[in-house]
Amino acid sequence: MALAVGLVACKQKENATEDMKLPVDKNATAETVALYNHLFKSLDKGIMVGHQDDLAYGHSWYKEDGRSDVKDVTGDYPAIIGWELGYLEIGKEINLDSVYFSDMKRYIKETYERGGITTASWHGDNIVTGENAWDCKQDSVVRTILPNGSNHAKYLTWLDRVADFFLDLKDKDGTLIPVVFRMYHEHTGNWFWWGSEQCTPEEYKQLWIMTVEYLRDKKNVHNLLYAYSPSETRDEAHFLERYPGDEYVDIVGYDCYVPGKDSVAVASYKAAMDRNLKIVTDYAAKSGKIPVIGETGMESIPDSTYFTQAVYPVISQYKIAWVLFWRNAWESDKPNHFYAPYAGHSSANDFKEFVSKPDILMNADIK
Ligand code: BMA
Repeated sequence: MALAVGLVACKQKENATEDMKLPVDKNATAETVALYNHLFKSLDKGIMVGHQDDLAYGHSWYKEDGRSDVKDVTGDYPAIIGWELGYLEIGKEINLDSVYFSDMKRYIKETYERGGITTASWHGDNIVTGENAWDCKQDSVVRTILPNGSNHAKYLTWLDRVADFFLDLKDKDGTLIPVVFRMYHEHTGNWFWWGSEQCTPEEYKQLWIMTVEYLRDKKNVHNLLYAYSPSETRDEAHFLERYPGDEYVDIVGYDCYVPGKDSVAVASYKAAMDRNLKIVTDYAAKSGKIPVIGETGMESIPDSTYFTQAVYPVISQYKIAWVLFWRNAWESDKPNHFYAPYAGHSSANDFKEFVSKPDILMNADIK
């Protein structure tokens, strides 16, 4: 509730000075507009820490009320919590990482009432084959989804389910909770059916625009900010090659991971982060968008100074709203798939030191 109250206060103040910016949805709810303006302001305060699936499970635990690996280590929840919608589109009750959508709604409500912010990604299935998002053998999936395509009507039923989910996110007073929707991400890579080798730039842009217009204008979903987050790119031209246009994007970011386990990989990560931060913050500044790091991390964090020596020195040079670390898998067959330390891990102290920096913000810092 703190965020809601804070945002309302912030909104009234900004209304008074007639300084409110509007997102791409001109009919966005007051809370969504307030979040949008709050994110711009937060750029001067620091960088919020995010973690994917933080409340649902962690390294070797699943569904323990109130628990979070980040909180176990630092004493506080992340300011940003990411959720994954994959399998929502096909009507399943549980997502592709075994989180019940009913639980996800509860966690999103808890986060909002705690003053935190929610973002959602969507690894939706391949509608042509019925396989998952990583099935990208065909290069015509997007074409079949676009208007007049053979799967267009069916895809709209998938978007209906996505819309229903967002429209069911309400606080205890019944007010819609704003969410940052980071859809069709990492599209400059070639590992999803919406990737760079699976559709043309024009088809990708049309898919994006169709989705925004359907959710916003047909389904009346007005509690979303839209985030564009390619995989790492070479330069601004590459970043913008598939960009759907400023009138369809509120937040610009990128995804970038350490491509290995040794110091050479960390050095190349630092260079890639620096390059992409420059691309994203420069573009955000000239287009009036909010820059973020959509996803990042070093799998299993073998470098016990990763957060303070690799992440912090690079990101602290830039004004970005947040940095989101990927999930800590609970699955017993993925013991090394985690991106935030858990209690007792060799990089736990380094993470604590990272989050205690004055310009690195946790949940308590943004209330
Ligand atoms: C990937 C991995 C997968 C997961 C997917 C969607 O990066 O973490 O195990 O299923 O994201 O969350």
